[in-house]
Amino acid sequence: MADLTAGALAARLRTRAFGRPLVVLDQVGSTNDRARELADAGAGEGTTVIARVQTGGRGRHGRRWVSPAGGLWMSVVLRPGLPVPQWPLAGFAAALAAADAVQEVAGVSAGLKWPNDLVVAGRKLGGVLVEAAGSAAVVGVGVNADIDPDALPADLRRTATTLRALTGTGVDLAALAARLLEHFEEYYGLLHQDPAAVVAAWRRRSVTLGQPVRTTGGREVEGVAEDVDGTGALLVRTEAGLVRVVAGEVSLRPAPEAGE
Ligand code: BT5
Repeated sequence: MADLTAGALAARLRTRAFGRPLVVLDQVGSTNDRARELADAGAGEGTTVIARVQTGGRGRHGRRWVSPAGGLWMSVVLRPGLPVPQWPLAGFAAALAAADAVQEVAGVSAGLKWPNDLVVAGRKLGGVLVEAAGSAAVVGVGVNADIDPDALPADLRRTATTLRALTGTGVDLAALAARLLEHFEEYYGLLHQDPAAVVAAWRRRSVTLGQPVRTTGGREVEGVAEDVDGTGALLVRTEAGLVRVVAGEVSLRPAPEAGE
């Protein structure tokens, strides 16, 4: 089992640009903030920041992301050659890469909840945070990997899960990080050639499509998640017709089943 050191990761990494250079920190507020500082200073595409612990990990809408030791907390600087409305698809690419890496390294099959959550049996295993940083984008990925579920705060123990809880064994964090970066680079390359192929791959992993959903945190929309469009927006079939929902605006909750 390799510890998460820059050396262990570099020895496993087969990428062109992602993870190059690689900054591995013991502790940081948020890897997204550190990656943003590097992007502002001109860091190239693929520059990656990993921390063993985050003291101020962030989710979307300023929510907290709990980030104890044993998780994979990573951010990648991107300079997308895509129209800005398509940048959310970089989050799809990251979530797909995380799902592939988790499958290969831990044998765990995770579904994707729109927009970018990794879920197993309804519990959250990981998440993705896409932020614009001027002309760059920073994509943060968090995976609850080698974490004892008791290390999570009580309020998350019902809603979250970890690879250690699911497999009963440890997780090779360096291998997980390397596989994730490799797949992320592949999906990100595909995104520039054929964005519809990335959306199609996301659909195949989706646990959201076909489900009753309700949005919170912005515009309230309730209906059935019918599809995602070419920018990653969710299309919800409501009583008033098809409504397009953008990830930056809302969160998704399961809608009460009819009759409840
Ligand atoms: C996300 O936000 O799912 C995006 C998480 C991104 C984290 C990565 S780690 C590396 C990089 N650096 C950062 O600072 N962030 C990124 P969202 O969909 O808003 O989900 C946040 C919600 O998930 C919280 O309100 C909690 O309910 C729950 N949560 C917090 N920590 C969790 C954890 N470790 N595991 C599962 N659920 C968690």
